[in-house]
Amino acid sequence: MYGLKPDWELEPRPRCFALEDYGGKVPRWCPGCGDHSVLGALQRLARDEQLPPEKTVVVSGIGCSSRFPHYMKTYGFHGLHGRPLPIACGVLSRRPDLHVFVVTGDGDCCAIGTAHWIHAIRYNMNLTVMMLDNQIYGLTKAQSSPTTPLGVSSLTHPHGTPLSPLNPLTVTLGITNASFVAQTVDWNPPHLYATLQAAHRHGGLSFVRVIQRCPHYMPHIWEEVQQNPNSILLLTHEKGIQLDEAVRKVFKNQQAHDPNDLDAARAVAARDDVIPAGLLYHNPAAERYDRATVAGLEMGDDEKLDAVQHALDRFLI
Ligand SMILES: Cc1ncc(C[n+]2csc(CCOP(=O)(O)OP(=O)(O)O)c2C)c(N)n1
Ligand code: SF4
Ligand SMILES: [Mg+2]
Repeated sequence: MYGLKPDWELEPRPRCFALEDYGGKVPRWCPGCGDHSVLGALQRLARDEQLPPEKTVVVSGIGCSSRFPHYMKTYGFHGLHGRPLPIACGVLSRRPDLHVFVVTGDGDCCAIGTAHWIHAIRYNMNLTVMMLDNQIYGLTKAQSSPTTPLGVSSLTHPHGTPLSPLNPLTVTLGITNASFVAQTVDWNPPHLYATLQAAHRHGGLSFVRVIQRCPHYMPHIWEEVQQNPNSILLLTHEKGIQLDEAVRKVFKNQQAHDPNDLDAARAVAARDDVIPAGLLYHNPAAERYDRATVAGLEMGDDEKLDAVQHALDRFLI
C-alpha cells in the first residue's frame, strides 16, 4: 500500500511468550532458598502454558515467600499478612478470565490466615495456591510457625517448640469441598513442575504444599530427607501427577494411590514416617463459588443501575 512501510501488516502476529516475558525484579531471597526453585517452576509453567502476562495475577500475603509477585512480570498483589486468599477470591470474582496464582507461607496460611484458608478451600474458586512451607517465620527472623517440628529452637521457643506441628494436608483434607490437594518438594524440579502444572489445569482451588528449604534459619532440617531415598513416598496413579520414567526412578519408595479416594488421601496425609509426594486428592466435580459470583458480570452499567433500582423499589412505602 502506498505510504506504508514494507513490513507493515494488518493482521496482528500471534504472540509467543518466552521465559524472559515473566521475569520480574531480581529476587532478594538468600542463596539456596527453596523459593528460587518455585519461582523458576512457575515462570516455566507460564511460558509452557503461554499465559498472557496481562491475564496472569500472582497474589501473596507477607513473608519471604510472599515477595513472589515482585519477581514475576505479570500483575501482582503483595497483600497483607494472612490475607492473600480473600484478595485472590475477590480478584477472581470480578475477573474470572484471569489466571490467578496465590503464594502463601506456613505462617501466612496456617497461623494468621487460617480462617481464610478454611473458607477459600470451601469456596473452591479457580485459584492455584502454593503454600511454601519452610516450617518457620522466615521474614521476621525465625519465630515458630504452626508447622515447626517439635523441639526445634526458634526465637519464640529458644528451648525448642513444645507442641507437635499442625499437618496442613490433613487440615485441608478435613475441609468441606476440598477439590485438589497435592504435596511436592522444592528440590525436585520435575516433580515440582508437574505438580504445579496439574494444579493449574484443575478447575477449582488447587492447594499445593511445597516443602521448602530455608537454609538461613533451618539449615539442617531437610538434610536427612534429601540423603535418604526412602523418606519420600511417591504417590503414583494414572489420575495422579505424571512423571517421566527417569524422574520416577529416583524415588525408591512408591505407592499406588487413587486421588479420588478421600479416605485413602486422609490416611496417606497423616503418615509421619514418610513425606508423601504427589496428588493426594482430586474431586473435579466439587461445587464452585465462582460459578455464583460470575452472575451479572456481563451486564452493562445501565442494566446494573436498573437492577439496583428494581431491588430498591421493593422498599418503597
Ligand atoms: C498483621 C501482621 N502481623 C504480623 C506481621 C509480621 N510478620 C510478617 S511476615 C510474618 C511471618 C511470615 O512467615 P511465613 O508466612 O511462614 O513466610 P516466610 O517468611 O517463612 O516465607 C510475620 C509474623 C505482619 N506483617 N502483619
Ligand atoms: S530467610 Fe529462609 S525463607 Fe527467607 S529468603 Fe532466606 S532462606 Fe529463604
Ligand atoms: Mg515460613
